Amino acid sequence: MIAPDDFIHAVKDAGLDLYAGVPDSLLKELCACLRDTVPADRNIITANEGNAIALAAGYHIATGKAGVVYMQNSGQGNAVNPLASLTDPAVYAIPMLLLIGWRGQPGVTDEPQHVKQGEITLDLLHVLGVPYRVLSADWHTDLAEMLRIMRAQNTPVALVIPKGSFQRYTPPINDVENTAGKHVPASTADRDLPLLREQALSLVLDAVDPGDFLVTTTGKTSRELFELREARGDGHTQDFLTVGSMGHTASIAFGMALESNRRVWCIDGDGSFLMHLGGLAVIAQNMPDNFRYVLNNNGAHESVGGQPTVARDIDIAGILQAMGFLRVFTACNADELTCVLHQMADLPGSALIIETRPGSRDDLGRPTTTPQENKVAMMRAFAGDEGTESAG
Ligand SMILES: Cc1ncc(C[n+]2csc(CCOP(=O)(O)OP(=O)(O)O)c2C)c(N)n1
Repeated sequence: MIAPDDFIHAVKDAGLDLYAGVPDSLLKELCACLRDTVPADRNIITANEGNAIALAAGYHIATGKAGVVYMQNSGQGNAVNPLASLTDPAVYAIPMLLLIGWRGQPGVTDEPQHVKQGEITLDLLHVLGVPYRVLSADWHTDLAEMLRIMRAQNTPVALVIPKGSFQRYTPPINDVENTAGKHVPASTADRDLPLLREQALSLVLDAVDPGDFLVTTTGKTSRELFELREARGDGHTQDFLTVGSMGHTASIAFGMALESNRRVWCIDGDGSFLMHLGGLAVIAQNMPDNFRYVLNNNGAHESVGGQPTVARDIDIAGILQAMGFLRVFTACNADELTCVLHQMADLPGSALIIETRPGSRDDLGRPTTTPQENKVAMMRAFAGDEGTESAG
């Protein structure tokens, strides 16, 4: 296993010192080390992976240097367009080093949403013409070889990183607060927030009508919803768990709401909200009366290691209002949340931001039903929905 700081030093010694990307659970030790060892303006956590490629392109144009872009392989999809039409040697020929966490690697058991992407990870790089190596025990050689090709061919190159490649990173003692940057997860302000995401979700379940549909975002939100439903003996027919396709939860809920008489509550996360923000503007301008938007803002990519987002630093309520949401509420504690949810039930065009503290249970499980079982059960619930009165 590789010590994250050794890797970062080796990359720095090779002349690369600007990082951009979206965090990944397989890269969380590297991300934690970057947080502590690289100044905040040298490690930009972008809204999506395509943005990171473009940022590294701009950096190269300004400096002549190559940037480092990190992502989970799920993010390859977001990166395809700028890799094919911006950085490719047939277009602007922009060198950069991609670090790609390999979820769903063939032969390694993983969740259903990672299986297909894991199978096609290397093929996708091949089709894109991005030279790559799978990071091995001889990682110094892998790195050196990729950087040689990057420089010789003026092209993006990739290191594909299998599960368990990096050792656990231990932050320096007494380094309670990261002084390198301003986006610090679990800051003093965060610690004062009474609710965790799972508690907020439980209160949402208390407040919504049993016939309402819920569409939950990628990561632990969907896992927690599944477990809460199990504990309550509710069944799962009202819930769509967006296990993959981060950032698209609101659009899935929108598509359902267009065709349903029941309320459809989108339960989003701040990282997901930021990833494809434009989608919400279109939703807000075409919003059916039964669509409700709930954003769990913990200021972090909590599901993959708690790396910060910019969501604590921006006026999300103002953004939602400017997009066209008619009423935007904020709730920070259980009483506020319950009160607002009851109001929202009868308020078309309403949205809610729940300010929560980052964190989750260590023993959190995963859905025991398959995505297709989830889909079929929900489609049956939709079919049974025909002819009911509008709730919106
Ligand atoms: C396109 C894509 N990029 C990255 C990931 C890895 N990933 C899964 S969940 C997650 C964090 C989501 O953050 P947020 O929406 O704020 O929810 P939280 O985990 O904080 O509840 C990330 C980065 C992914 N699944 N898909």
